[in-house]
Amino acid sequence: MNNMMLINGKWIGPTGTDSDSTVTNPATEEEFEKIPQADGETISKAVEAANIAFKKWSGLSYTERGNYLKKAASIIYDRKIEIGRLITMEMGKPIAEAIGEVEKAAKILLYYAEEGERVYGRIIADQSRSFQSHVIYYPVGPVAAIIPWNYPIELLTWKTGGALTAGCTMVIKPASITPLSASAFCRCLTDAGIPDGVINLVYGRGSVLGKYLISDKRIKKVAFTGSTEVGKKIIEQCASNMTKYSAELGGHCPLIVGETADLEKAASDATRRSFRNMGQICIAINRIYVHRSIHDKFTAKLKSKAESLIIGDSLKTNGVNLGPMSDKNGLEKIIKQIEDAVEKGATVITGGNKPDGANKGFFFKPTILTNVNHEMLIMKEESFGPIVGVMPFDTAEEAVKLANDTNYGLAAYIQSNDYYEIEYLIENLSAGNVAVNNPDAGVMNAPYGGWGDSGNGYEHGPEGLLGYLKIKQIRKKICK
Ligand code: TAP
Repeated sequence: MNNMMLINGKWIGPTGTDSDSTVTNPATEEEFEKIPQADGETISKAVEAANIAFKKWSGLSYTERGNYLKKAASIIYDRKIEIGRLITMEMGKPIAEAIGEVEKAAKILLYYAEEGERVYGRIIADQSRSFQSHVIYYPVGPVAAIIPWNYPIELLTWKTGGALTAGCTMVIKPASITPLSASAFCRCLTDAGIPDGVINLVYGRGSVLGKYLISDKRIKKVAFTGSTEVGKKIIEQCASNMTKYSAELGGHCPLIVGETADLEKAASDATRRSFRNMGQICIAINRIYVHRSIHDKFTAKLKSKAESLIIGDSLKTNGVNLGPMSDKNGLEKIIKQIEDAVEKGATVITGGNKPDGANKGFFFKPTILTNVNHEMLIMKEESFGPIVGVMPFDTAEEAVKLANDTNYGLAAYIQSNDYYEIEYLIENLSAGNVAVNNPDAGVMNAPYGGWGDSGNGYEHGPEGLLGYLKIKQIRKKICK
């Protein structure tokens, strides 16, 4: 029942033909579900459904739309274990974190259900007293939402919350690794009574069907989260129809640990943000720059914390901190980065291989490398895996130079208790999000977006809703 696409309120299961695709459990490498694959005609039907439903949905008030979202949030919350289990089976994160992700999804919908009522227009005074400009917001139209697999429900919900609240309808394309949790999520929305066609769900390889979806003139916005490489292709495709887009892309995030930092906390926070979800987080810490005077102490603490993390299949073992990586390609990429670094002189101080006895599954130990430099892939290419390089610095200026030596600009982290150093770093780090003395760069009610190759546009907060709206400015003569 969770392996179905949704088009205009109708659920479509696998066809039993060769075009069906399979879903694999990364902890066991077993294929456990078949899903159908959309072709160009199916995409067109989904877009048509969204286009027809747009008129009615956008005609509702924010409160009416918000009520649907509130009901859906309550259903999602009730089904958090079922959906969480699907996430774990599809992409491997520990079940407790998967359930936490679903709970957060419910909260995001509740947040946007309320935020809709705070979309205010503006009245702007003119140079002449006889005129005024009124600014009014309108929903952009049907949205194509293209989602990655690392936070399959949370990242889908950012788009769903913003788009549906704004009055847009949607065609959702989840990652091929995580179709089932997306289907279970959409079922919560349909069970909440969302009218037919308001959300549609299609499956299939993005590289094949993406072009049908993005180039369709009826699609008025493409909301994409994924790699920078694919994001740039999508932006190019949007240009031909001048389709609006938001692109939340890759990262290669630095942490700077200053001389005055609380080392215990800095090491705990770095462990969380380097290895959580097996490092498969756009805002994962990939590079750590530590003041030379504390480099060895900090590194020893980080090593001990990384080694205390329990790796395993959380559906079989309790207390697991890290599951497998989500796919084989990702695992191969980090092994290549480690080999490259070691060849160029790096030292693996912990990890660097699979846990003992893990013959099946894409498991890998959290890995820390020292003696690294910016010639190595690990210090310049997104890892999206549980590996981190640690490098000393002598001055804050040098730390900034190293941290900014990348085309990415998603998040940067600071651990310090020197007020002026913190202010200097905040001012000079080139990133859309900066976290000071904490490991969580994103928060629900504040805008979240990347600089440079990390993206264009915002999610979270009011900005995550405004991105689904367009402006009409009306210049009125108000007196003779
Ligand atoms: P991608 O390979 O870019 O895939 C993301 C989505 O795009 C998937 O649904 C994929 O479908 C689809 N896709 C692939 N090629 C496409 C094409 N030519 N046209 C249209 N759609 C296409 O990324 P991923 O491996 O799933 O996710 C990891 C990346 O996402 C990392 O770089 C990470 O940093 C980034 N990310 C960024 C953020 C934010 S908020 N900035 C958050 C999470 C992840 P298939 O699955 O069918 O290939």
